[in-house]
Amino acid sequence: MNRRKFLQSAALGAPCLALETWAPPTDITLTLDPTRPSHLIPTNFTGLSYESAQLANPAFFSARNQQLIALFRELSLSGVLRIGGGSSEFTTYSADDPTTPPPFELFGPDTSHTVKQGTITSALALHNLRAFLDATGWSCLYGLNLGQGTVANAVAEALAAAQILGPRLLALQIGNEPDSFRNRYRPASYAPAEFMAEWNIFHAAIVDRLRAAGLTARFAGPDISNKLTFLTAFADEASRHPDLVFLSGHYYAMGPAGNPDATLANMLLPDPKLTTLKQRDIPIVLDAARTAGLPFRVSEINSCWNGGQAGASDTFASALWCADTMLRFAALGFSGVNLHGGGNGIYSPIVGSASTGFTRRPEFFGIQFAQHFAGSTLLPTLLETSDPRITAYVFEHNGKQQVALINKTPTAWRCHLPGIARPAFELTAPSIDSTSGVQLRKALTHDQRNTVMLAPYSARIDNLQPFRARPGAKP
Ligand code: BDP
Repeated sequence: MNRRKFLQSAALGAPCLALETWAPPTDITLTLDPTRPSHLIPTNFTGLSYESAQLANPAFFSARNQQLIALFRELSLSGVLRIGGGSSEFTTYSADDPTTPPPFELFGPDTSHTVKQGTITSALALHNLRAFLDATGWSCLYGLNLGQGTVANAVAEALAAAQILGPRLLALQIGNEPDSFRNRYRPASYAPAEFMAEWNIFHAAIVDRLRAAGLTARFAGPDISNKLTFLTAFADEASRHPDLVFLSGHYYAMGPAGNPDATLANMLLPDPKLTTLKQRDIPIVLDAARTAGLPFRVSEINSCWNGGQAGASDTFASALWCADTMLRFAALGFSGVNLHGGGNGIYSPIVGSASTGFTRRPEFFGIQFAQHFAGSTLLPTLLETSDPRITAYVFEHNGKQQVALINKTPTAWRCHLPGIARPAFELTAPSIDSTSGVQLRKALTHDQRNTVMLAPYSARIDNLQPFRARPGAKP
């Protein structure tokens, strides 16, 4: 039995084994590792991602949607709203105000191009989006239709986005997952060189039109699904485009939904794509960022593509997965993540609508856990444990340290820390498969020790007072 399979069967035959498998806690030790680089986590690290088709209802992202504004602000006061996804290849821009009611109140996530008939993004939707962004303090990563749109329409939309969103426009992206255009919007032979040629035509036309209007815009890309040759080709050309501000790509831990491997237990295991050097995904991404001299942002991410796996993507497990994955990507030096969702999606961090009310899903609290460290410096650590489902991260902010411990196992661990810990927050739920009742709450205990207990299926944040050498002690 391989390690992944072993851990999987050890972790969960049924999801609620916490009590049945109770055993005395095992010791683990965390130390700081000054040999590896530290990373400053940008203040706009946290983001959400919504489908472009959602803009067909101009009332959704608007100043009137107070409940959604409040939920965005609970997540971050300076986050990034990415607009794009599969539906962005089915949208057309129109400067005219809509003359008919919106086709739907709510849209997303897009699982199988459910908007084949296409939707209209109006100037009104962009004006309302600007008011929404102003009210939340967020900026926007805005996707244009490359797959099925025209250069002229993309130019019109980019100009409107630049004019209307103004300083709230973080960057424009041209195309969603161009590496998946094959056999869809392009022939099976569609290769990175062809994509780059098209991207350059769209980009040049947009830049010219904006310049004529006395405007500039920043760009990001290539917003790929998973074919890294497209990322490398894009990075190789980056030096030609000083208006590029970051590279982007998507990440789904599992999928598609319905696949027998898309399970809660697998979601809690480290993803071989991220950890197996043989697959080289991460080194290729880091090489591309180095070549381009730009940061890399995970512009669309979630636990399981095709809308999310019920019983996994909508449970407390997704909160632990999300908190850990966000911090793992921060530790790699990535500049941000955008959790995809919207609508009533299974993996969506926020579901609902203005008419029915909005709900925070478990993943929402995982985002909050990781967001706690935006603006902090992540210090490299070493954690001595034989179980890769336990992770630890140490942060420094204004001279103060905090430690985040995440336990995706059904057992308790006794963790020895490189300092005295004062409990701050805990991420808990009734059980690992709970779809409600998840809390990120102030810690209930206040003891100060250098050893903390990490409860089964939980995460915690402690203030850390680093040990100082005693005066006169031998170096
Ligand atoms: C991605 C698309 C997004 C979908 C997601 C999914 O960009 O629009 O919602 O897959 O399948 O590839 O869940």
